[in-house]
Amino acid sequence: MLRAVLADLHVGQDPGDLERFLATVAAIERRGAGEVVFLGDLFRALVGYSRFWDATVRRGLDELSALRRSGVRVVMVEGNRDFFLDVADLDPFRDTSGAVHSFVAGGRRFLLEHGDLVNRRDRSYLFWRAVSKSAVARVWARLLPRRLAQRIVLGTESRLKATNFTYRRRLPVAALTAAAGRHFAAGVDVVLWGHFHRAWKLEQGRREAHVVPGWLETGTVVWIDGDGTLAFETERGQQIVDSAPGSWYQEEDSLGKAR
Ligand SMILES: [Mn+2]
Repeated sequence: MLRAVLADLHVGQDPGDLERFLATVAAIERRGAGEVVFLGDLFRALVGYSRFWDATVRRGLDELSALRRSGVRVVMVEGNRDFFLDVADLDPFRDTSGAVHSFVAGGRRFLLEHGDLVNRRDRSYLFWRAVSKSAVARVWARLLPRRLAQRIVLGTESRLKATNFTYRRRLPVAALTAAAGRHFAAGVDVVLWGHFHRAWKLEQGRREAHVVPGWLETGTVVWIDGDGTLAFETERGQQIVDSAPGSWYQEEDSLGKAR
């Protein structure tokens, strides 16, 4: 089965990004993917309860249900902008959701997670995450008056900017290397993260770990073939996976915005 993996789309954040997203989804369907994995932060913010969804989220989700009707599995890996993705309101739009997605392709074991827990030293973020994704927050999301609840969701934007500052300066290479080592030791062959928006790669023999560049900035889609091979493609159709370490896309930091 051919799989497509996309990370950090943040749809609804930039003007025109919904149309761009619809075009990407159409291209994935044309290509014959059997499964598409959103590696976290699909929208500017996504709360599982439908009372939080604005027109952009509804339009984007509709496209996912259409994709499912055409036979493509939709997997949502939870990012830091995603909350309560297991709620039944989302059932028409995804086949499964969770903190981790794993599968075997061509005899290689794949593990996909968003990556916001990789940097264990980002204490202020870890605290915010624990609070915002707690059982209590889930009750609030269900019961609070709609307008107040939406204000809180939009408030996550500024809070994320305040808490997610430590990794925005540079990639936490030591933490990424250590996390990859833990997964490799547990028998994982290929690790994919999002969250950091910038490409990064580690190879150990036949094992490899990657940070998938943000779709938001690069339009990157990772294609995973049934034989376990990976191809990273940007929106313009360039292959970037074989670029040398330290190439422009790792060094350049034109991102600027909150991730
Ligand atoms: Mn993220």
